[in-house]
Amino acid sequence: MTNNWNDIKNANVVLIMGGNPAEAHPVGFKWVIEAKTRNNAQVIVVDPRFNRSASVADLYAPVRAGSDVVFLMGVINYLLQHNQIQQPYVRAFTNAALIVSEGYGFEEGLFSGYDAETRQYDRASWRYELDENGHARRDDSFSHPRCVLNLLKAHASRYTPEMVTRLCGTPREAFLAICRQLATTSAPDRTATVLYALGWTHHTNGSQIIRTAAMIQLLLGNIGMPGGGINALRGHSNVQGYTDLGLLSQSLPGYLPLPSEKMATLADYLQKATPAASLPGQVNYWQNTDKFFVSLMKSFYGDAATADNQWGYDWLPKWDKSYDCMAQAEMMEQGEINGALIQGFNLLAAFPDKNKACRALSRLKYMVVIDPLSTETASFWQPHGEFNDVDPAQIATEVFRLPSSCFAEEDGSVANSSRWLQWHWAAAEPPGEALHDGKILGNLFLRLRELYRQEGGVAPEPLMAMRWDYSNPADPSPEEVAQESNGRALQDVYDASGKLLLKKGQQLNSFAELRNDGSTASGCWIYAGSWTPQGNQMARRDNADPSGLGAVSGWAWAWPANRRILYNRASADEQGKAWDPNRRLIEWDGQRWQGIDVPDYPLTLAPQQQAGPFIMQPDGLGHLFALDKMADGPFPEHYEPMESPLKANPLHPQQSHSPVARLFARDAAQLGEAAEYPCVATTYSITELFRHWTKHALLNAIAQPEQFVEIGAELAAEKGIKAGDSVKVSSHRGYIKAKAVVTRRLQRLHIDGKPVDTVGIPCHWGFEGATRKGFLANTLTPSVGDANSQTPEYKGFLVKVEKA
Ligand SMILES: Nc1nc2c(c(=O)[nH]1)N[C@H]1C(S)=C(S)[C@@H](COP(=O)(O)OP(=O)(O)OC[C@H]3O[C@@H](n4cnc5c(=O)[nH]c(N)nc54)[C@H](O)[C@@H]3O)O[C@H]1N2
Ligand SMILES: Nc1nc2c(c(=O)[nH]1)N[C@H]1C(S)=C(S)[C@@H](COP(=O)(O)OP(=O)(O)OC[C@H]3O[C@@H](n4cnc5c(=O)[nH]c(N)nc54)[C@H](O)[C@@H]3O)O[C@H]1N2
Ligand SMILES: [Mo]
Repeated sequence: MTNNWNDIKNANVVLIMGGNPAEAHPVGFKWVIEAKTRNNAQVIVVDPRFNRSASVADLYAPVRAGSDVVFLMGVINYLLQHNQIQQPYVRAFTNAALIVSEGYGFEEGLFSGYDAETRQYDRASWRYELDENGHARRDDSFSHPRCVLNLLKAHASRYTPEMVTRLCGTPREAFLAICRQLATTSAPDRTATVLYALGWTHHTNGSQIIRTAAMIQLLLGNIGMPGGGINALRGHSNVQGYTDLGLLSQSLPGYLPLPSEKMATLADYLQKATPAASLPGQVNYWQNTDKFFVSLMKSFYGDAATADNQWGYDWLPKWDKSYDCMAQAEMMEQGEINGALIQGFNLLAAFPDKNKACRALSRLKYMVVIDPLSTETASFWQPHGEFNDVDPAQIATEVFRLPSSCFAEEDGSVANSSRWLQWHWAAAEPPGEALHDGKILGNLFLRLRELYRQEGGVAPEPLMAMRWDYSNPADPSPEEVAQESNGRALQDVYDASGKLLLKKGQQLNSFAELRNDGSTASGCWIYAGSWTPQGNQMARRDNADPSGLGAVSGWAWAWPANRRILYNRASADEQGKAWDPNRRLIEWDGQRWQGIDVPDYPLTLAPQQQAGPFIMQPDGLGHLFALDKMADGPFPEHYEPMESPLKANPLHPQQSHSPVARLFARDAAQLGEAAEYPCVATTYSITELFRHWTKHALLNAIAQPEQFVEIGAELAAEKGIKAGDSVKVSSHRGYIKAKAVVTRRLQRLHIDGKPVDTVGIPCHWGFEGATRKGFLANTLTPSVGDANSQTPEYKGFLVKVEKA
């Protein structure tokens, strides 16, 4: 989230699209209701289903699963055609006026630089035209044909209201009504918030869907504003922490990139990872990358990391490719992975194409499952009739189960969607033989290191050099780990004037104190400030809100720097005055930036200096043109889901699907055709169950005892299916059987002249737990994914439905 849950109450318009917070975030959803009651906010839901959020919305419009870029680019086209953008904001704070290099182009569904052989873009032409100083050229009159705004106008012009209706199935009037509502927030004193989650991320163009929404917010001047922003409603209580701490295969903590194998030295890495300012006078905060990185290495390797050994650079793994979930399943299936350590993850239930996941696990030599519950993953080798049709005699994988505690049985911090780190306290001791995760990992680490000591082995250094100075090395405490994430001074640290800033051993106050000379350590630079010399900031529980704008700065702690709204410099105009006098977040008082939030800008940098508000970008600007940051294009483009009900994408029939989507050859062979599988299926969750684990709790199991699927009334009538009938839903990869819920909440849509039905498949049941045994919904889904995030296309694939 750029903003936070409480801030939703400040919105005038709430767009809920690709998420269903009334169902999946029922507690946070109260802020949507606050916006309605306090501000008379208009709540808009755009979803294939008339869902629980829609039931309290002012406007609802259906959309075909997988067509959201068309809808959102249609909104951009509307805003540009009607000149309903916040002009001064767009001119000063976005890259609308910058000139794009001549080499950039877009034709027949492909951007310049495409290589059909590698299925990748060479992104060299997706850049600005530079002047003699290496700075981007700009044209504030917007008359240059290749300024970003004009290129965007041309690109978006194909997304007419007619195209939206044709591809999304959204009625024209509903679409235009939504455009008009959003357009009202181009006024400086009105804002819209965007709430999204998996309905956007689970697509082969998911990252671009989210980008399109962010671009709308930039055009409307809604980023950085109270009641604005682009807000991901994160899933598991700590999935925000997961990305913050760099658990993705090409990341390090604090959104630093993991070096690739092409970066042989630390200097190579730092050169690639540290951007140069592309406009004069910019803050370009990533220029501090070396301080974050060296402090991270000191946190990993302690005294063993020195300037002479590049702070242990050689001990870090270097990536050759992404090891996302689809790549892992593929590699396991090919026999390229021997063992898997699976902690707090029900892979068999969660991965796309369950049968492939099962084949993949069957090729492992061993698997370690660390989980409080008995998961389908741990028992993937057991036959459960149709639900898990395997022959254990054919599976040699050795499975070790290590029972762990669950999050409610330990102290620690949880990072929520608002970027808040909230400390929590154990409610109970883990039962039986279950151990805290930290204790399991601590013991594993010590024993592995001992084995290396005794027997040697390949590349022992990363393990041997690891700093492990916890008071009980076999059981690092949550407090110690949290303090380590914040970081501390390893020597006395002085400021530029020679004044003592930190004494050796002292906790850091903020990431501004980090050094590149080995005198500081921090396990996650964005968490610096969470455990300061004043103590554990995450444990704070003061909910005072003096401004009434929800800036509860005494409640827990938000990264970065306890800032509640990111890019809040953009809430004030070029002179530093709030765009909206009723929503003053921070302002320039002639000397410094001040206000109710922690300024996202150097405190004494005067507005006259004209450094842009987006300080993490080398040009300081919000990017309508993404330069080379996205794998699939600097502007969003609609591509059909890999399984599409259409013969071809009418925008460019030669290039129907994303040319760079994550796709392995064997998975491509598993894709079905509309002739056999005419319905669009989408998967989602329900309030009564959480993913695949609360089905172990009896009360939840009673509330939703078995798999059901939602089917529109027209389709049901055609197939002779009545409510409560058993139905079989099949894709090219397999089938599930379920109870039918026949509903008018799922409408038949008319897409490119043909009727298309949507089948709704909640995914929570399986063959473990207290619910009735059932199929895993992912038996149906294709193993294909987004080119940027590699997130699977769980929402928008083809099935057929018949009476079982
Ligand atoms: N009770 C409960 N709460 C949960 C969870 C749970 O399992 N149970 N799961 C948690 C997790 S891990 C996550 S990530 C979040 C997920 O939170 P959400 O993303 O809100 O949950 P979903 O139900 O997956 O999907 C949201 C909506 O997207 C719609 N949708 C499907 N396809 C499309 C599409 O192509 N376009 C658009 N516009 N909409 C589409 C669905 O109909 C659904 O209404 O919820 C978290 N909260
Ligand atoms: N078709 C389809 N597939 C999907 C989705 C979808 O919408 N549609 N959603 C996707 C999304 S958003 C997500 S997040 C994934 C979810 O995939 P998973 O993360 O596999 O889902 P969960 O069932 O929540 O599994 C979490 C496991 O963690 C265990 N656990 C709980 N607390 C602790 C703890 O403290 N320590 C340890 N070690 N374990 C603990 C639980 O017992 C549970 O087994 O599924 C993805 N798959
Ligand atoms: Mo999730």
